[in-house]
Amino acid sequence: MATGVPSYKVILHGEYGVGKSSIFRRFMNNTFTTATGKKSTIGLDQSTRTYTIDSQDVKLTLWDTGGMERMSFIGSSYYRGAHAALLCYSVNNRDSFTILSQYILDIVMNAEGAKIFLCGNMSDQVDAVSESDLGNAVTDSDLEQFTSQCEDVLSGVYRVSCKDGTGLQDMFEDMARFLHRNSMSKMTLRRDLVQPGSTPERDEANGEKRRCC
Ligand SMILES: Nc1nc2c(ncn2[C@@H]2O[C@H](COP(=O)(O)OP(=O)(O)OP(=O)(O)O)[C@@H](O)[C@H]2O)c(=O)[nH]1
Ligand SMILES: [Mg+2]
Repeated sequence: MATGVPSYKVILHGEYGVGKSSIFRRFMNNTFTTATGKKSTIGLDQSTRTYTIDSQDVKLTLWDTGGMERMSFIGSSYYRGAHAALLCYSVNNRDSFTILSQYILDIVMNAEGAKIFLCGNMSDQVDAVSESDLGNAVTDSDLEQFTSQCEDVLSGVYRVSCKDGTGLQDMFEDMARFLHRNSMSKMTLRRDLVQPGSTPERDEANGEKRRCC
C-alpha cells in the first residue's frame, strides 16, 4: 500500500477571464491583483497546500493554465491523474455560465473519474448591485436549474469573490475534505470486498486468478 501524505490534484477549468488565475493566487498565497497575469496565461502553474482532515494531513495541488488546456500538447499532462476539476464561471457573465455543460463534457472525456466542483466567482460584482441592475448576471434560479440538472455530476457548488476573498479558503478546505473522505470510503469498500483469508475469484474462462488492478 502506498504510504505518505494523501495527495489530490485539482485542475482549474472554465472560460477565459472568469478568474481561474485569481483563484489560483488566492490558493497559493491569498493575494489578489487586478492585472491579468501574463505568466499564467502562457504556461502551467501548480501549487500545493496541506490541510488537516479528520486528524490526517492531506495535500491539495491546484493546477492553473490560461486556456492552454485546449491545446493537445499541454492538455494531456494537465488532465492526467486529476482527482477533481474546479469548474469556474463568473456570476457576472452569463456566457461563461451557459457554456459550462461543454466544459463538463470536456472534463468527463479527458479526466475520467475526476470529481467536478462548480465555482461562481466575482460575487462582489453582483452582491453590490440591486436586482433590477443585474444585467448580464447569473441569477439564483439559473443556478438552481443547472445544479438540479447536474446533481449527479457536481460534488460541490461554491460562490466566491477573489477580490474580497469571500468563500475561497472554505472552498479549498471543503474540496480537500470531500476528496479525502471519498478516497477513504473507496479504500474501506475495497477492504470489505477482499476479506482476509478469502480466495480471489477465478476467471471461469481459463481457470486463472483474476487480477484486481
Ligand atoms: N471584481 C472582481 N474581479 C475579479 C475577480 N476575480 C478575478 N477578477 C479580475 O478578472 C480579471 C481576469 O482574472 P484572471 O484570474 O486572469 O482570469 P482567468 O480565468 O485566469 O483568465 P485566462 O487565464 O485568460 O483564462 C482580472 O483583471 C482579475 O483581477 C473577482 O472576484 N472580482
Ligand atoms: Mg489565467
